Amino acid sequence: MRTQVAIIGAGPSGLLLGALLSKAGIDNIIVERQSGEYVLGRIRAGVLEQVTVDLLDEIGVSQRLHKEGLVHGGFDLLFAGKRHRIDMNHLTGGKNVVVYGQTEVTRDLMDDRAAKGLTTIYEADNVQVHDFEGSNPRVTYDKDGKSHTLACDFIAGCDGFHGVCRASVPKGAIKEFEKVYPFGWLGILADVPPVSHELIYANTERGFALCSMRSPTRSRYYVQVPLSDKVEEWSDDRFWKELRLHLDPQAQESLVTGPSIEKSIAPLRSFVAEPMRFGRMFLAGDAAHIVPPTGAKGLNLAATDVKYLGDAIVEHFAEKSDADIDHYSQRCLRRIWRAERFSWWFTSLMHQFPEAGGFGQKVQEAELDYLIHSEAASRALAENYVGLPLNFGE
Ligand code: RFL
Ligand code: PHB
Repeated sequence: MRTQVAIIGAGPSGLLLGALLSKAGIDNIIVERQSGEYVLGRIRAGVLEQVTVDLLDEIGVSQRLHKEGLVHGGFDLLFAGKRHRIDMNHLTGGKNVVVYGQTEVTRDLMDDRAAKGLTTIYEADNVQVHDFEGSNPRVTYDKDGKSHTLACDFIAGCDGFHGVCRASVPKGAIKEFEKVYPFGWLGILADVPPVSHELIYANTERGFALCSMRSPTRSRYYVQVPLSDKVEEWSDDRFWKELRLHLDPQAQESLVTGPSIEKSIAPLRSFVAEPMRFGRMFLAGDAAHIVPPTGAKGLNLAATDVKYLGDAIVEHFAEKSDADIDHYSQRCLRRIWRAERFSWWFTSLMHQFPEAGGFGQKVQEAELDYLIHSEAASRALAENYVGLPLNFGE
């Protein structure tokens, strides 16, 4: 089998890249380890930046997003028992974010791919990438008891943090930067109306909490937990009691609880691999970088990597120029490090660090107090949260 671009991974990065390339007439095949249902069952991101919405518009898969997505012009910061609104829309001259789940983005992209008859190979075992430093890269995998080889011009490593592509790069050719946080997020999804119509990011002496949503009838909530906690130790009842203790009196009153339809613990990590190109193989999305979810940047960074990569590959085939391919890593990494910095800063500001003690809590509250009373500081937060423009500082 042969294709122009072999894409490893059918998460948002792989599906977005496939759609962008197909639109430009570039043949691609996606090879995914899991089943489609498994991929759709992972509950992850909820907040889309304008650049991500623009990309979905460009590839023509945003009809449902515009119908069902919730446009948010602000969010609340909750600390010292009170809520304060960050008016992103006003502070950024009219910019918003859209609340629309990663699951829905993935579903829309999968449906579009199926409708166009494009190939995705699900449940591929033992996926391996070969000869990407030469001019004839290959992907091999097993499916239904048979071995297969996929020859290609390029390999796109869209296979997430635990994927095979980054792991196949010789150790001396890649540099990794990592920070692991001493806590995780326990998340719960429930068919109950959200406690507030916008997101609430809460810092209390008990730790961080986030009130988010998927629709007017479906809520997504998180609380900070020690890494040693197991999800089995958290009954729904225990979760709702804990969440309530993080909220202000008004939110406590309007909180509606109900049975969870998903519950999981996610560890928090900052990670960047440099570079993101190895001959004819590229890394994109979580395969190359991870941010803690506090800044809602992971999916959005994946979307911008893919936009840069898709355009670079199109340029290669259409204009016979490799200028953008050569520039890919550098262009992505500049944007990635800005998002890494923001996500690390917002995480540090909003969570309880075991070693920080009462002093740490007071310093966080002082910074939050400054943040809400200084328009310059609020604007810096808002500007980063809505996302920097695609060509910021270029
Ligand atoms: P994914 O989604 O991990 O997809 C990678 C795909 O590759 C497959 N795969 C392989 N396939 C073939 N062969 C192999 N050897 C393979 N190894 C892996 C996997 O099965 C999978 O299908 O990476 P991608 O596409 O780069 O997308 C990244 C996003 O999923 C991620 O950045 C976001 O979910 C992060 N994130 C958030 N991002 C936001 O922009 N806004 C948010 O509000 C937000 N909230 C979150 C988040 C992530 C969270 N968790 C669980 C880490 C909230 C949470 C709790
Ligand atoms: C979510 O809705 O899952 C969500 C929202 C905002 C974040 C992280 C996750 O910062």
